[in-house]
Amino acid sequence: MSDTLTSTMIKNKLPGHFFNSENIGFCRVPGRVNLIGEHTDYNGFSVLPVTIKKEVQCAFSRRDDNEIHLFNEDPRFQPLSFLNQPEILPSPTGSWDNYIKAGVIALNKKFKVRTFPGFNLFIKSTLPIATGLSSSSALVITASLAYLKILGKELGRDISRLELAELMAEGEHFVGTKGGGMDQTVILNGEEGHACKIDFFPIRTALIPLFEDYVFIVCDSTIRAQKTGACLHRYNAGPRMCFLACALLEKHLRNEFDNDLHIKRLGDLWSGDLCLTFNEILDFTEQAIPKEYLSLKEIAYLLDITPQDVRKLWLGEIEEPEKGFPLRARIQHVITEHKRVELSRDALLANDAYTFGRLMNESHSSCADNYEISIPELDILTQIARKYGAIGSRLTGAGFGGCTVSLVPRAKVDYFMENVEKQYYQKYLGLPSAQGMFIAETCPSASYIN
Ligand code: NG1
Repeated sequence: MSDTLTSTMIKNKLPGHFFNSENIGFCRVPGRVNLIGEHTDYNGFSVLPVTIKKEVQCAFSRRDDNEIHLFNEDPRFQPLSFLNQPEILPSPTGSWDNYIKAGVIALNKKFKVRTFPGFNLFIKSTLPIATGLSSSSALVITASLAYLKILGKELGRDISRLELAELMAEGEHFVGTKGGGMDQTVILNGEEGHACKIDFFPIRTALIPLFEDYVFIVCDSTIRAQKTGACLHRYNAGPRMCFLACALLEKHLRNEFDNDLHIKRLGDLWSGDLCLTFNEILDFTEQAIPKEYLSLKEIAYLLDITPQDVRKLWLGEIEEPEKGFPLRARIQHVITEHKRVELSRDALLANDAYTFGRLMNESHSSCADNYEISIPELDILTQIARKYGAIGSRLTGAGFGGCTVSLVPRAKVDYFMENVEKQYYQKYLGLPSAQGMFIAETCPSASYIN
């Protein structure tokens, strides 16, 4: 992709009266596909995503007042504006200005901004939304890159890419989701031709070259997973249940080790003072958390507090499911998924695509059975993918809809695509042709363009 071409393309679309050519800036921010490591990031465990050549592109220019005006080439997102000021309130959940506000608020706080400058922002995107390819974080990062320039700050000098990723991961909670830092980190630190292994708290990244003879193919199930819409509570139930399970583990481990022990997230067991192995964590989980679905009352009893306190401290808006909370299964997914990420990294380094594929398949089963984030369409799509040439296939991203990612030998790409089109899109969904099926070509991390 040529930078010049991109900025020209953006320029051609600009609402002219808002942009004068003197102080205009441009940036591009890619989406990502997560190869393996789902719902591990907010638990402090690893992930293995790649950047993809589908991106948000933007133009920005400073204004003389403190108004922020937003334009989007996509007519589904109407022009919006808000005031940059000490307290910026959220718009209704799902409104697209919230993603921009998230970036602006986080930077205002970080740099103790007192002048609150205004700017115009024009967005153009090739990244599909609500498909698990991180369009939301791409938008937050876009806002942050634009606003950094408006503030006269330099990426790399005033704030590192890792710091910005960490800041924006926290900042994105403003939109209502309690996600981790995978998306922001790979978007800002990924590299063409590489997977980006990320560890958290503190954030660390390692780039690993991808297979040469195999490609990753993304297939859109066409079922939309609106994380700040209908799926918000389902998504947030993941982190909330994991943090609740940590409280049970903490109580158990205090008896075993130390009364002052504090476990904020599961990853603390591995990277913190205790330094437990996967098997030790699994053993302690079995001792501390019954395998059955647990009612709110049972959890309160185990923690020796009232159900009201359990709700207040961990569950927030999450309703008690009829069957109860499957805490053991959730933890089992997270811990085994972390192990799969570690083994996948080894498999990539050893150029062992078959092991990588097997781990992807296991990940899908665990996402479906233990984390319950799959849906029939994603299960069918992965089965069809495996039948027609993929050596591994799994859902990618938060789940409840969105895309799958499949590992396919280069030699079988046409065979795979033709058959997935026929069997899934045409036969199963009744569509005339495939939608949102593409080879996940990687690209450089987010950058400014001329
Ligand atoms: P997507 O797929 O973009 O909805 C979400 C979270 C990630 C991670 C994955 C599940 C955000 C911004 N992203 O990603 O941090 O938890 O789900 O692995 O919340």
